[in-house]
This record gives sequence, structure tokens and C-alpha cells, in this order.
Amino acid sequence: MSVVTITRDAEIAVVTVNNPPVNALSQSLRQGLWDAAEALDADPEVRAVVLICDGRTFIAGADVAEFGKPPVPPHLPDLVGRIEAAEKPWVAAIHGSALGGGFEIALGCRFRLAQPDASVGLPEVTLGIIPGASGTVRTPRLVGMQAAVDLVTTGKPVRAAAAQSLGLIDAVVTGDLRDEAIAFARAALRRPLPQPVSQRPVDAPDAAFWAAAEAKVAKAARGAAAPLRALASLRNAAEKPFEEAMAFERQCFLDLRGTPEAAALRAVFFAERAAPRPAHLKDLTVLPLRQVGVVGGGTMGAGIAAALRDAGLPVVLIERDAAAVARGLANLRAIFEGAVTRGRLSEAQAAERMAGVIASTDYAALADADLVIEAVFEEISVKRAVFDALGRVCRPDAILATNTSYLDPQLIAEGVPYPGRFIGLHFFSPANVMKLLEIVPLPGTAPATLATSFHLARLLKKVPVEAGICEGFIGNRILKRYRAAAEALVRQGVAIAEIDAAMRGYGFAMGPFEAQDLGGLDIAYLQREGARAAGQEVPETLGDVLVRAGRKGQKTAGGWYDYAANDRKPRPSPAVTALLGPLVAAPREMPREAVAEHLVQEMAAEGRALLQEGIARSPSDIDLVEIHGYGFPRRRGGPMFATAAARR
Ligand code: 3H9
Repeated sequence: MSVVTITRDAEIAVVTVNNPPVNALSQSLRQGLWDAAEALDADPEVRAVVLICDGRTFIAGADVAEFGKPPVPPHLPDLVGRIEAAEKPWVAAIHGSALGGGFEIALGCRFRLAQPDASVGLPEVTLGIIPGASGTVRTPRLVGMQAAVDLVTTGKPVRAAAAQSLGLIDAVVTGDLRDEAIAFARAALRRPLPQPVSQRPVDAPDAAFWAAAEAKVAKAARGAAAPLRALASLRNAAEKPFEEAMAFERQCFLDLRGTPEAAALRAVFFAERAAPRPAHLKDLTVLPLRQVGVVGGGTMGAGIAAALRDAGLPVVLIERDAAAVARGLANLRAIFEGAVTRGRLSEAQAAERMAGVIASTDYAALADADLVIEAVFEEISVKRAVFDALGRVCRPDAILATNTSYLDPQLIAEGVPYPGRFIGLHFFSPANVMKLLEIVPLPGTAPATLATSFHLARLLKKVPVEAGICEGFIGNRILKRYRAAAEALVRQGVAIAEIDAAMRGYGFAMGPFEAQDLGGLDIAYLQREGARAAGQEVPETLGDVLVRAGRKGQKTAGGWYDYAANDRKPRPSPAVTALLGPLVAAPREMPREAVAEHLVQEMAAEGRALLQEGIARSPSDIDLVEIHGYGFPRRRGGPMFATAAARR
């Protein structure tokens, strides 16, 4: 079937795009739209054209899969220009998403209509590029420079109502989209047409506007190139004639398309889309998830419960006594109240989230749960007691999951009846925010349990990664190696603050020592002590020395750094220098790039070990774990991608 078909409703032609899955602008679609514009211009009976799409969305953008290849005509900027120059006005009828090149096509149309749940946007910077078909040149002509800067440099899509108030679209329509668009086109023909967007004037903000915008964009970009290039292109659009601005935009787009940053972001884009539906689970049965239990209402349990409620799943929250139930509910309420304060939820939505939670001390309340997630204290006997109780009250087909991050799930599962339903679901804190979910099947886990865990991840909009069993699974094992490698540099005389600065320079929000100070050094210390008590050979770390001296991080006013009261700014610590002095070599200069490269290589080496041991299934899974669970800079693609790219 053709990707473009033309039908008629009297004098209105309807151009329908059908290029699954997301109507991306492949060469054949560009050609099809070009031919349609030619044919309709030549047809004297046609007076206006509606552009509409089949399937789940309007045109979702350029075909990202074509970005590695030389561009083939018709080029998108020419196509947008061709539609705009058509003798009959085109009306874009948007459902789903009009993104990137898809929105640029809509900018070439004389009018844009959208359904209420549709969104529009220019997400190119999230792919390491800038809009390449007039997004930076036409958008400011349509909605003014400030709105254009926000849209293009953040890449965030805007929902229909907000898009209408900004002027990005002309109307929000609630009836049948095709009928509404035809009626709109017919009515539009009775009035003078608005100017094509390219011919509208553009604001020319002053130098102070650009200086402020540049400072803001540079800060948010954290070293990424595309947002600043997008801003430069917008500025050019304000200061140069249309054609010149278009040529500049195109050049920036082509320059960026081939950068390692864009290649990394494209790899992450496809990895994220592949992760929720792994090929090896394709044909497996998924069990229904109608009600989910959470055992434990601490930070982790409340976060998991919040994530479940955000996905609309009813939750039963179990705690050990009435006071703990009250604390658990208070934790949950605090999460939703925080969302209200930030404008993410209305009061009514927050109340509805809470209303969907039954809290109890009685495990019998879990009798009907389809899945129960345990999130209690990280101590084997506590967890075993929970699963003893669950084994007694839950249905035999209810999935039972542990959220352990370090313990061996096989020990936790011992004695659980129907062990095929047992699995590890490792959430990351705060669980309602962090996207990563490590899914840890046991040797006896049933395929349906595994498949349903991925289904859960899809419902929660998480990035699921399957991990085998080892201490720390994928993420915490790499974290351990990363921290050990960073400590080894300190022992060699590299300054703590230099190592942190190197990793920030690489794109992390925080270096390894600052991050430990924030999270607390005592958690890993207690694990090491536990292992030592169990007879394992665990060498003394520098972190151990600090914790023994009472330095557990920000919560004790000092860890790797000192902190002033009510101030999170890390300050180099003379006390730490004194404590670690005997263990550390003479000060050594190491270029920051070399520090970062070394530490990323160490992470990748651990990643390769995980692949060899069968703990991780693919390099891209490891990269997703690091990006979504550990703050690895997305624009570097993850440690496996970054080190493979460096070898290419
Ligand atoms: C651009 O337009 C540049 C221009 O300015 C300049 C050019 C000159 N290309 O996300 P889903 C695939 S840059 C190719 O699960 P949803 C995806 O891999 C582009 N493939 O669906 C997956 O494949 P598979 C700017 C694409 O319903 C399948 O479609 N546009 C593209 O949850 C389903 O994807 C964007 O960045 C693409 N552009 O969400 C939009 N997009 O089934 C990116 C998706 O084999 N796309 N695929 O695994 C999205 O944000 C979401 O796909 C969307 C639908 C919201 C549209």
C-alpha cells in the first residue's frame, strides 16, 4: 500500500499518510508528499488540502534510522517549502505527536489543528541535532522568539491546549479529526488566508535577551553541543533574511548529524525503545495486573507505591504496625503533595492517588493481589519473614518480587511455594522518578513471571533491563568498580576535587565523591562490614577510614569534603587530608580528560565482565542501566558505547 493516498470530499482533498509505526519521514514519504503537492496544485477542482495520518500518530519526525546515511532528495526543507508554496492552502490535522520534521511539515501548512491529547514539539536537541527543516526559522515567526527558544532548546513537546495558547496551532478539535479538518478548511476558504509562516515578520530581541538565553541554555546543556547551536540558529533567524537563516540552520543540522554526540543519542533512542519489548520474550503470555501489593512503606516502598498509583494501579500497602502504616502513608502523601507543589498534579489528582491505596498491617489484605513487591529493610531474615507470610496469604499465581539491591534473591526465595512466580524487581530511589528497573529472574522463574515484569515496566513507563544474579546485579557492580577506581586514583595522589571535577566535565551531575557524600558513605561501609563479618576478604577502603572517623557524608557535616551548616557546597577538607595522608602518595597532576577516560574505561571493563558472565544480555542494556540509574551522561551513550566509539 502506498504511504500517501489522496481522497476527496468535494473541493477539499485529503492527503492521508500511512507509514507505520510512527509515519516517520522516510524518503518514500517525502517523495509521496511532494508528488501529492504537485498533483493537487494541478487539479483545478481542489481548493484546499487536509493533511492527516493513519495509525497511532501524526508524522513523528524525520526517519532517525536514515541519519547515518547520505541525505536523498526530496530534502525535508524543500518539501516544507513546497507545501507552503502550494496554490491551495494545506491544513495539518494532528493526532498523537507532531514532532521534529513532522511539526516542520505542519509549519509549512497554512493551518494546524489538533486533538486535545495531541502534542507538538521540536525534540531534535535530544538527538544531538537541531531542527533541520525550518524549525528554528519558521517557529519564531509563528510564536515569537521567547516561545521558540523554549521549545527548540529544551526539546520538550507541548500539549494541544498549551500549543494553542502559544499560537503553535490554530485550533483544538474534539470531534472526528478528518471531518473537523475538512469543515475547517472549507470555512477558511471563505476568509482571507493568513500569510505563509515564512513571510511573517520575526522579532529581533536585543543583545541582553540573547546573553540571558545563552547563559540559561549553556547551564542546562551541561556540555551538550546541540542546544547552543539551536540557539545560534534561532538568533540567526532573527538577524538574517529567511533564505540565509535556512541555509545556516541546514548547515548546523548537517554538521551535528555526524557528531559522536548525535550518534550516541541515537543509539540511546533506539535502545530505550527496544528495552521494554525484548525479542526473547516476544511470544510469552503476560498475566493481568489489576492490583499490586507493596510491603514496606519507607522511602523505597512509598516510591514504588507512588509509581504504581501514577500508572493507575490500585495498591495495597503493608507495614508491620499501626505507627509504620501511618509513616508509610505520610511518605506517600508527601510524594503526591510535592507533585502538587511543583504543578505536576492537581489537588484532586493527588487525592485520587491516595484514595487508591489500602494500607494495612494484615497480610491477608494481599489475598487478591496479582503482584506483591517487597521493599523492606535490606536484611535477609527480615525479607525471608515477609516471603513466609506472602507464601501463606497470596494466590498461588500471584507474582512475588523482591526489591533487594545487594542480597542474593535465591536466598530470599528459599521455601517460597510455587517458586516460578518469584523474581527480583530492583527499583532505584526515588522509585516514582527514576526510570531504571533491573529485572532479575532466578533460575526457576517462570517465563510468564518474567514477561509480566516487563509488562509492569511498560505500565510504569520504566526502562527495564534484565540482569542475572551477582552481587549488585549490573548497576551496583559497576558502581563498586567505579568507586574503587576513583579511590585508587586518590591513593596515587590525584586530588579528590579534581576527580569530581573531571567527571562533572565529562557530563555527570556529580563526581563519585560528591555523590557518596550526598547519599551517605555508611551504606556501602555496612555492606563491607557485613561481608567481613561473614568471613569474606574485603580490603580496607579509604571510605572505611572516613566512616570510622565519623565522616558519613553531608548528614554528618563531612565525608570526602567538609560542609558548612545549611550549605551543600563541598569544600576540600583538611581533616580528610590528615586522615588519608598516610595512605595517599605525593600529589600528582592528571589531566581531567585522562581521569574521566580512565574511570569510564573501568566501568566498561566491568561491563565486559558482566557480559562474559551472562549477567548482562547486551552492551546497550548496560548503557541504559548507567544512564537511567547512575547519571551517566546520555550524550556519551553509556560506558559501553563511549568506549567502543573511542576505539572506532
Ligand atoms: C527530526 O525530525 C529532524 C528534522 O528536524 C530535520 C530533518 C532534516 N524515526 O517510541 P515508540 C520507532 S529528528 C525512526 O515505542 P510510542 C521506534 O524506534 C526526529 N523510527 O512509540 C519504535 O520502533 P520499534 C524528531 C522511529 O507510541 C517505533 O517507532 N522526532 C522514530 O510510545 C515505536 O516507537 C522524534 O524525536 C523516528 N523518528 O511513541 C520523535 N520514532 O517498534 C521520536 C519512533 O521497531 N519518537 N520510531 O521498536 C517518539 O517520540 C515516539 O516514537 C512517539 C510515539 C511519541 C512518536
